[in-house]
Amino acid sequence: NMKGAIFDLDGVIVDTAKYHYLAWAKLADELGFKFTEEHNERLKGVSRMRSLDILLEIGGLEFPEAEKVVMADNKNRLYVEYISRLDESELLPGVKAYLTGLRARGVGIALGSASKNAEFILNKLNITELFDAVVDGNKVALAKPDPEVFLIACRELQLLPEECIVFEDAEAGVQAGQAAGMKVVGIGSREVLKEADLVIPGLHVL
Ligand code: B16
Ligand code: MG
Repeated sequence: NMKGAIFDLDGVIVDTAKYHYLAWAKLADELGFKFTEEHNERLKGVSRMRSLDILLEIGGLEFPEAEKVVMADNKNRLYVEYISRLDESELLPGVKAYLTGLRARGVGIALGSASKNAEFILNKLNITELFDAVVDGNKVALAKPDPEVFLIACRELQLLPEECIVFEDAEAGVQAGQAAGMKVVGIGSREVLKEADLVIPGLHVL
């Protein structure tokens, strides 16, 4: 008897990872190394600055903080250009139907994402109204696997952790949900989401 459902954004609601990838790959290209889609897997669910650190580590490069901030800003500007063309057609299968069904049953719905572009993306996808609370990278200090993002979301829904279920596609997100005291549905494959309470390929199967 779930009273609240908390959804990650990238990989659960929409595949923004492909746009993050294009923008990061361009930065790597400018820096003189190849950043592959396989490398990109390591950035899923990870904050922007931490993603940059991983990318630079892959390239074997180091830069002072001030230069890293400029690089991250440039990457984000390009990323925002890509996602400004998002629309409802890019919602992952079953998202709209599942969220609408939950709302009809009176289940509270929250977003729990690391992205600072989350509100912009929800607006583009035309699903902002389906959420009772939106907790994103602008509202949290501690990145997943820290449970902060999901604890704030559950507080905003005025529920207890054990009344909420988290939907996550990244391992760090699964850990964050469980650390918050919530059951976690993994979206993806069991090989990656080893610790999830249940693993499904997408919300369309629910
Ligand atoms: P931004 P999620 C995460 O979204 C992405 O998976 C991750 O690749 C990205 O670096 C992070 O958001 C920050 O995004 O640069 O837009 O602030 O899966 O937590 O919804
Ligand atoms: Mg994700």
